[in-house]
Amino acid sequence: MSDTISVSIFMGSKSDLPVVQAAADTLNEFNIPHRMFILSAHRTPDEVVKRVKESEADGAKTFIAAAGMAAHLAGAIAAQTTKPVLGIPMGGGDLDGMDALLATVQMPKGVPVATFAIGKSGAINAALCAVQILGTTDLEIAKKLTDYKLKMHADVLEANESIQ
Ligand code: RP5
Repeated sequence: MSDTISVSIFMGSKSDLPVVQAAADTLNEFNIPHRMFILSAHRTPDEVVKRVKESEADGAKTFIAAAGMAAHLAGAIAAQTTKPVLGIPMGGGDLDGMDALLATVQMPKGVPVATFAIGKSGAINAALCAVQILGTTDLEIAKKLTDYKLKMHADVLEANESIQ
C-alpha cells in the first residue's frame, strides 16, 4: 500500500468493527485520508508492527487503536512509534469494557496512550482528537472543527426550542 494517509486505525478483532466504524465515519466527515486494519496485539503481533511502520512511511501522523478485554493493542502500537496513539476501549465481555478501559489507560510512564470513553462515544472522540491534532497545522481542518462545534451548538438550541 502506498496511498498517502493521515491517520491509521487499528482494531483487535472483526467484532470491534461495528463500533470502530464510527471513528472512520467521523474522519470521513472531515475528509481525512485514513486506513483501517483488523490486527491483534496478541494474535498477530508481527503484523501489527509491520503495519505501524508501513503507516508511518505512508504519512500517518496519528494512530487510533481499539481493543477489548486485556486491551494491549494501543500500547503495542505506542511501543513502535513516537506519533500520538489514541486508544478506544471496547465494551462487551464479562467486565463490560472496564477491563479494556484500565488496560488502555494504565500505561507505564514513557509510553503514553491517550484514552477515550468506552465504545462508540470513544470512537467518535478519538477520531475528533485525531482531526484536532491535524488541525494544529492545517487551517482548513481547523475551520471545519470550528464549524462542527457551531453545528452542535445550533442543534442543541434547536432541540431546546422544539420542546418549548
Ligand atoms: C480483543 O478481544 C478484541 O479487540 C476484541 O474486542 C476482543 C474479543 O475479540 P474476539 O474474540 O471477538 O475476536 O482482542
